[in-house]
Amino acid sequence: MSGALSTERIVELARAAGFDLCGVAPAADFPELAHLQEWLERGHAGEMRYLADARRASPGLAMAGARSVIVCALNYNTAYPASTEIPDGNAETSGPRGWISRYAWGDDYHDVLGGKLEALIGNLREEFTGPFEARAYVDTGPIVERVAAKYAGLGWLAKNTCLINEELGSWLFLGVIVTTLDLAPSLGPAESPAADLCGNCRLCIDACPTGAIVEPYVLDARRCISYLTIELRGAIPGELREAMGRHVFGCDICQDVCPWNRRAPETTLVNFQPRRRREKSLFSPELEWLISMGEEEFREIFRGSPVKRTKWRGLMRNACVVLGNSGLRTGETRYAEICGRLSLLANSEDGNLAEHARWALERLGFSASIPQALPGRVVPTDREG
Ligand code: B12
Ligand code: SF4
Ligand code: SF4
Repeated sequence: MSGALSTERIVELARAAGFDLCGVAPAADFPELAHLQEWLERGHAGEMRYLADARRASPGLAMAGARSVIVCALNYNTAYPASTEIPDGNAETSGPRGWISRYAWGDDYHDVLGGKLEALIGNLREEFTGPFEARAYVDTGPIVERVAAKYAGLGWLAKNTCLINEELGSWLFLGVIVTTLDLAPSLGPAESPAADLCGNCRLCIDACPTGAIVEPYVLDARRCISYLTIELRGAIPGELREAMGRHVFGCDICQDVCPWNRRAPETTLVNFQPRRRREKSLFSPELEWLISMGEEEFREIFRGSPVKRTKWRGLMRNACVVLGNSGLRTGETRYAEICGRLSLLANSEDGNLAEHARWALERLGFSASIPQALPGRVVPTDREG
């Protein structure tokens, strides 16, 4: 053990760096990781090939000489309603709205947590002067962070596959420091990780619109809206488009319905508050605004935001699907403008995007011949009024 640096002191330093929770796990073979291979073989990872990296089978493989994993968690639950609580749109004024997942309203958590973890490593180096290696990861390393978090005593792995903490719920980002320091684990030899408090509940499984939680504790990512809207690069499978509902980026449903999030504390961190631009907001954003965004505007709004991962074409593709699901009908507010915008995308040189736009136009009952695209111009249609 590293005598000069106690686990209690590390937790104190993590709190000083701004984290809500911190614990230490040994860099050991956690039993849950035995399921990983089967999960991959079932094809549940879809196109996320990096998940097959053999080093993910044990945190000890993430770094030569790794002995401990310091796991930190940061609450991102801002004081805004759940996706399951607010109506689908405000057709009276601004037309249909979409949903961006809570985790993506503000700054990119990789940067926010990454900065705090580096600060923590800096403090560890000040207090422990002996030689040691330490690497910070926020999704970026070959570590299954939730499993490490469980064995660091931060919570249980729930049926929706999220890590839930009894006091804080599941609106938590995780970050880890893998280190050669041989630290005392937060859970003593006689202690078990937090008990699984899901009990007989299956609200998340029943609420998932795409049936992605294929059995309790097992997620088929290929069906998860989060995967479809963020990770998948090509076409969104036709049979899942309708079930995507109004999700333009990520999905919160299996956490919004979870009883353990009912009393989840709210963060006041400015980093995670919904970004605004003029009178527009990323909280329940207007779809017409999103669909009208040029690539330059996209870059400006989503600089340093998790949304940039899906790129402009991904967001447009998703917005097309959601507009196709919006139920907007000829004569309703914004129908003509929105169909005009979709018509421009239907003429895009990007065949995939064009196909999604045509799908949406068809669902909206817009049968006029699709005019030639003119950048920046809203194409008039004959269907308004
Ligand atoms: C890939 C990935 C995704 C994928 C796949 C999700 C998944 N469940 O694996 C997609 C894109 C779908 C996704 C979605 C989301 N993600 Co994500 N994601 C990751 C990432 C990068 C890797 C996760 C991983 O390794 N998955 C592999 C599979 C095998 O892991 P698993 O599902 O936990 O599988 C275990 C169980 O299935 C179990 N198992 C298998 N069979 C069986 C059978 C039985 C009987 C039992 C008991 C168990 C069991 O064993 C498996 C291995 O341990 C992590 C960061 C990291 N490096 O860990 C973030 C991470 C998990 N994601 C995170 C978040 C916030 C999200 C979203 C909420 C984002 C959003 N709002 O859209 C959603 C939540 C969806 C959900 N219900 O999980 C957070 C989770 C925080 C938390 N409190 O849990 C993480 C930790 C990122 C971070 N650094 O904060 N994500
Ligand atoms: S994030 Fe949405 S689609 Fe994915 S498992 Fe949860 S409820 Fe289902
Ligand atoms: S909704 Fe119920 S089953 Fe799902 S994670 Fe929450 S407590 Fe567990």
